Amino acid sequence: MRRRKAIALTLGIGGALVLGPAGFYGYRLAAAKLDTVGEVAFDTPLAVPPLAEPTRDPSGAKVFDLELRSGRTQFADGAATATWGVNGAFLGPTVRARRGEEVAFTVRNGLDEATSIHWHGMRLPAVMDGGPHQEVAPGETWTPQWTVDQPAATLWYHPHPHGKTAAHVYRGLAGMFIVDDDADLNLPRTYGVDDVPMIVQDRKFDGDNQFDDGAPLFGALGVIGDRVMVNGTLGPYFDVTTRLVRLRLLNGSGARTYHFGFGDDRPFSLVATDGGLLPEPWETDRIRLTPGERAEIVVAFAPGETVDLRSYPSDIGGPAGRLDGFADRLDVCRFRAAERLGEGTEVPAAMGAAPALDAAEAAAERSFTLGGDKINGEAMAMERIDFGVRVDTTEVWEVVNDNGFLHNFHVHNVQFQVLDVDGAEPPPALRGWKDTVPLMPGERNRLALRFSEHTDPNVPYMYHCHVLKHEDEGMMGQFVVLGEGEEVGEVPGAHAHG
Ligand SMILES: [Cu+2]
Repeated sequence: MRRRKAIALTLGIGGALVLGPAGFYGYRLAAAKLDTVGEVAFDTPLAVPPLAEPTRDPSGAKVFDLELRSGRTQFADGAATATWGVNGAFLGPTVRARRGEEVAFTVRNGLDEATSIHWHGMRLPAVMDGGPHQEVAPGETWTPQWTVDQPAATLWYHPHPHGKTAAHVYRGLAGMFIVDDDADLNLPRTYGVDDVPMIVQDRKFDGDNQFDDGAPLFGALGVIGDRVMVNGTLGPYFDVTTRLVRLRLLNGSGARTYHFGFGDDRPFSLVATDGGLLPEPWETDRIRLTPGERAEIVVAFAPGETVDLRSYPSDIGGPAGRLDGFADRLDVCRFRAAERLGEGTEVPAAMGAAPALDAAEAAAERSFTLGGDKINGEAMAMERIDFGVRVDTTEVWEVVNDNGFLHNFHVHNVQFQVLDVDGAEPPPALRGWKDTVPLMPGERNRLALRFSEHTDPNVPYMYHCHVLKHEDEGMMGQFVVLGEGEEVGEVPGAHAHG
């Protein structure tokens, strides 16, 4: 692989000498547009991650055992790929818990390097968050525990070690975390049948079938793969047995944005965003997800038909955006409907609660400018707490993309409300509860956030760009949630490292 890179580098330098730097850039630009529609065989059944099977401890908590492992995965003919996974060789089981339940985990690190497991989208104490302050050393076990207390939603878990998140997710550490609640809705809800998790990720393979983690020359976001997998399946098909199917779409890529739609442009209903169900369904034929975002859609199928889910080009980043995959058109998954389809579920007219935080009552306003691998000119530092928010107060955060590349903005321990996008009312897809908001080049968005529990003046939560290369390079900061009368403290062990 090193030799291939050396050859590519030599050719690259040779090309640059012949064409000149501008000509070579132009050549890269022209070569960067990918179209796989019609090229994907769709000959492998979609893998559905198994549901993690919890035990009950004496207190009644659901206990999930998660072991991080290295292994080998057969993605295609030829050599198996060296991968990482949770309780298996690649990706992990789906964790499922109900609002009000106590959950406990044994996270055993069976890898040969430290990592962490972060519960993306979850409201929970900072010491349980699984960020860079909760790294688990090789051979060690971490045992977080908390009470799930938030509406039904599609969340996920993934590593969050300082500076290495992109690599660890790319190798295969990720899984879905579904929160249920007591709302008695007749949405499709049979796991793996009409309620289907879809962890969408892209990969590049080298000549030996191994994951290639080389970023494109001149690309700004990190590795953009030319192969799309869903739940670790390349070229997947799914056999549809019901008229309505709910797809829980998760952009589990570190860099690539997906702009989902069907091959025949059929409409579907967006029913949930990151933090849970929308007040009412929104009918559309496209949904765009930047890295880390989720969407639940319900789509209707006719008996006997076949239709493909695709990712369509996004209008982002101007002509240079195609280096980061925004011009690509990709086959994602084929749906094959049976001759007879089950009925019985529906898309309810009324579903979740609309975000309704009162920005006029904001106790604090803050501004975050993302650019140059920094936020407000500062790179992430483990021992620096950037600010404290007061528990049970509403804050308004303005997030600004100060350069020409895609970013997004993820905040731990909260679902927030998007108040406006560049001064305008947010589009329907951003009107529900969100924990990750896209931040297009030059865009300025305002968010309303409220942290209502889990105070700790010393252990910080993260806010960061979820383009994982950017996060790793320092586009991240830390905040604490303060109880009444508390002041910002000190990160435990900060002096020992400082
Ligand atoms: Cu970014």
